Amino acid sequence: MTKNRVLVVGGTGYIGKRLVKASLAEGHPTYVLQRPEIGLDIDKFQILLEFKRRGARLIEGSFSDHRSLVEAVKQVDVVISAMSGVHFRSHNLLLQLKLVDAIKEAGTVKRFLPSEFGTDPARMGHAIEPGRVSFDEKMIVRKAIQEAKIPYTYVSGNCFGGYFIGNLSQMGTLLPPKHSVQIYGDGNFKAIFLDEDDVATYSIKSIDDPRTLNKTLYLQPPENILSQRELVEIWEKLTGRTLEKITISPEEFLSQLKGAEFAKQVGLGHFYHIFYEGCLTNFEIGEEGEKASKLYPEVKYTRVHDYLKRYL
Ligand code: NDP
Ligand code: GO6
Repeated sequence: MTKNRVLVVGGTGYIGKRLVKASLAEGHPTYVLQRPEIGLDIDKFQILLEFKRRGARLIEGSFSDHRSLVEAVKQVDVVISAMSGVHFRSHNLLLQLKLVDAIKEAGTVKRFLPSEFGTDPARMGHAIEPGRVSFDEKMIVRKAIQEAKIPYTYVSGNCFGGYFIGNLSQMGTLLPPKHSVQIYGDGNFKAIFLDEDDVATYSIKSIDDPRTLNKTLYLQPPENILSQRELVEIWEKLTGRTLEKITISPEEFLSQLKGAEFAKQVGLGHFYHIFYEGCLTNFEIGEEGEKASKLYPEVKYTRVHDYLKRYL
């Protein structure tokens, strides 16, 4: 069986890097977009060189050159976008729409995974401002994809460990707290925690799977569906130390919105829906979706306990 050719756009980014590695590991001919705009960004350039060394092919292309994007996507069967998230308003939306345009014009792409990888935006119609912008934008991209009749898979990757596990879901830090931990409300709503490499592995598994064609793939590894209190408890057992718990009411939590910078406000909204509302787990998956751990039970996903060992 000839393996599908995969192009990763945003391949030097946080999740993009993992997608490139996972694609290479699965034996797909793997292509990475090389943007001239990276200029003298030596770190990005070295990452690209390293991918090339491991067998990836670099394709030059720029978002300010439509033809170059069309030519790039024509070379592959599958396009995965891992473009940056919410940190620069609506910029990402324009770029993603340009990519959709190029894929539409090429007309040869068999599967497109847009840059989602988080909370399912289709379930966030009620989300608070300004965090909802990120969901609204992802829905606009979906609409463009579906109108262009591009075959797709949307990946709901839930909470990436780097932002949600290591810090016990404390905002503004990537490290575990040493003395006290803020508990969001009663701390009992279930969230879902993922190792970033597992997000990539499940995503790559889905690209040539007819069961995920035009569906949302929900990453819900059963042992990583945990409340914030359970997350904290795993860390306390690992360290043998008990943290002081400080309960934060929803009002208190949301009061931080005032005067905060944009990215922080967006983050606050996201955390609010996850930890005060349970938005990642308060629904049943219907016809529109599939559960990754059911489709790919062979994936040995990283448990939260093992992920946390890195922080000891
Ligand atoms: P990054 O911030 O790491 O950026 C990814 C890539 O976006 C960059 O490497 C770059 O591509 C590209 N990019 C950035 N700016 C520009 C620009 N001006 N023009 C063209 N390309 C640009 O993204 P993340 O990996 O953090 O986010 C990817 C997705 O994952 C987003 O949809 C985000 O919402 C989601 N996410 C989910 C999380 C979760 O916990 N569920 C956590 C973090 C992100 P290049 O490699 O070509 O330089
Ligand atoms: C991660 C973050 C962490 C923000 C998603 C502010 C999209 C999603 C779970 O980019 O805003 O401290 O779903 O102070 O659909 C950011 C965003 C997390 C990182 C959320 C994300 C999650 C994006 C912070 C902070 C650790």
